[in-house]
Formats: sequence, structure tokens, C-alpha cells
Amino acid sequence: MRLKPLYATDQSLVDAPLTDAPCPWAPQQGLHLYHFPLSLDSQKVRQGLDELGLQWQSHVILLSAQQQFSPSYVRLNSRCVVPTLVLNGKVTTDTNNILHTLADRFGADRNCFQVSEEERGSVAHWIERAAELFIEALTYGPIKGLKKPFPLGKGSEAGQYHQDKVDLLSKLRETHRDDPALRSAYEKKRAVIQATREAMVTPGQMPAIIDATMEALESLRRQLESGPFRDGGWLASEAFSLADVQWGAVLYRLRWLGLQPQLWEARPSISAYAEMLFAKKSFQTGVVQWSRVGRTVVLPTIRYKLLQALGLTRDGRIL
Ligand SMILES: N[C@@H](CCC(=O)N[C@@H](CS)C(=O)NCC(=O)O)C(=O)O
Repeated sequence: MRLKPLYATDQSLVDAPLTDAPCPWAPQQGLHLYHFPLSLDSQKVRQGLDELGLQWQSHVILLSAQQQFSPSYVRLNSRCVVPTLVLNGKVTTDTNNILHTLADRFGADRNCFQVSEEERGSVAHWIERAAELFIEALTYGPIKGLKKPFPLGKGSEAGQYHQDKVDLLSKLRETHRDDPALRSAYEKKRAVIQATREAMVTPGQMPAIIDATMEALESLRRQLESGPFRDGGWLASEAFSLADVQWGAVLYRLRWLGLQPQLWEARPSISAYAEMLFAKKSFQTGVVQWSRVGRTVVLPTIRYKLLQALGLTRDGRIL
């Protein structure tokens, strides 16, 4: 039974994270983030960038228009996912890796994301616990008695959204069969999406995923009530850490999905923690302000699709 995302468990199915990998197709100057407004992992990295006080150039990859599969993007990130960070032409991928790389490079000077030697293990543990929650399945899979918020629709719940991606990837693989890098990226991605889809539609899977999430939140409650948070600190350390960045985006997503009553209504320490996380300026800037669906997703997607219909796009980009 699959209870965790493939990126956390099946390293053999996905390309390894890149760190500072030189890339001729990436912008060669400055700090750039390729991201999607509503994506959980993009939210985490945007908050991290804001905490560190870094200026960055935004490149929105519209997952709503499947731009993560466009050849120009796949050449930056062969996992066909957001986010991707580029610093002076060098590419870093994988959310946890991006956040650690940023914290290692810029954190000390800014006294940000600094934790003591003793806290390090606990911070790493809570980062892992958040990263292995199967949020994609909770977002797109059917949950009994729950009506998903806009723009998630009924079609996605039956696995159709993922099936459409599988079909699109089969076509892209065919179109680019003579380009080994693209062909391999599309093949791997198709396997990942197929496995994810199976985890959502196989009977019994979704209830098991909800139970696993419930157990994780129960551990979270215990940690909040016995760890640094109890004495005015954060989840795993005195100072705000990358573990808190992870859990802020996760709790915000679970609440948006309408899962709060089921998961932590009866756990007030989680509510108190969530309120503290959501009140942070970096959370407002990196997460909440990008969550205005109409302005950040619906309008850009309509505009993009119109231009596409008029033949004014190429390779997933507007001409
Ligand atoms: N944690 C992994 C996976 C990231 C991930 O799954 N990103 C989602 C958005 S939160 C995505 O790009 N989905 C598009 C797709 O899979 O087609 C990483 O950071 O590389």
C-alpha cells in the first residue's frame, strides 16, 4: 500500500536532486525561481526566500496548462515539477534540497534558519515527517464526505486529471523520441504519475492515506506539547526553522482542503501553532498573497490558452 509520495520513497524512479548544476539553458545572471502560485512546494520555497530577505525573479510555470512538461522547462528540471531554483546559471532542484542550499549559503549572514547542534536532529526529523505526507493524493484523490475547493474539480477526483497527464506524456515521449534527455524525462514522469494515480484510485488507499496523515498529526501534537513550542519556541527549535516552513504550507493546504475538522479540531495545540505560522510576514508574502486563485492562476491560464489557440506560443512559452 502506497502511503507516501514517490519523491520521498522511490529514489530509483525519479532523477536525483541537482545542486548548483551548470545549465546552458538557464538564465546566467541573478536568482530565479520557477514556481506555481498554488503549489505546496513552491509555497515553501517562496517563504524560505522571503525569510532570508532575498530578491528573486519569478517565472510562473502554469501547472494548470501543463507547462511543467514544456521542453524548455524539462531541460532545467527533468523531474517535470516545480519548484526549480537558478542562481547565476546554476540549477538546484528538489524542495528540501533547495531550502537547505539557500539556508547553508545565505542563512548565517542573515541569522536565519540557524539551529543549535542539539536541535539539528529534531529539525531534520520534522522536515522529513512533513515531506513524506501524501499531500498530492489528499489534494486530488476522492475523500468521502468532502467537497474539494475551487479549482479542484470532480474530474480530478476520479483520477482523470492524472490520466490526462499520462496520455499527454505518452504523446510528448513520441514527439521527442529522438532526444534522449527529453524522452527519458517523459518516460520517468509517466511512471511517477501512473503510480500516484493508482494510489488515489485503488480501493482502500485513500482511507489509509488519511489514517497515516492523522497519525502524523497526532505525533505533531505530542511534539508541540512537549518540545520547544511549549516554552515559546517553534516546532523543533528555539528559533524558526525549515521544519516550520514545511509545516506551515502543509497545515495551510490541509485547512484549504477542508480537512481541519477531521484532522485537528480536537487538537488545539495544532491550531495555536498554525495561527503562529500563518501570521508570519514571510508566510503572508510567500503563501497567502500567491493564493488568490483568480488573479494568479485562472486569468493567466485563460490568457495562455487563448494565445496558444491563436498560435502565439511555442514550446510552452508565450512568443
Ligand atoms: N518534492 C519534489 C516534488 C515536487 C512536486 O511534486 N511538485 C508538484 C507541485 S507541489 C508539481 O510540480 N506537480 C506537477 C506534476 O507532477 O505534473 C520536488 O521538490 O522535486
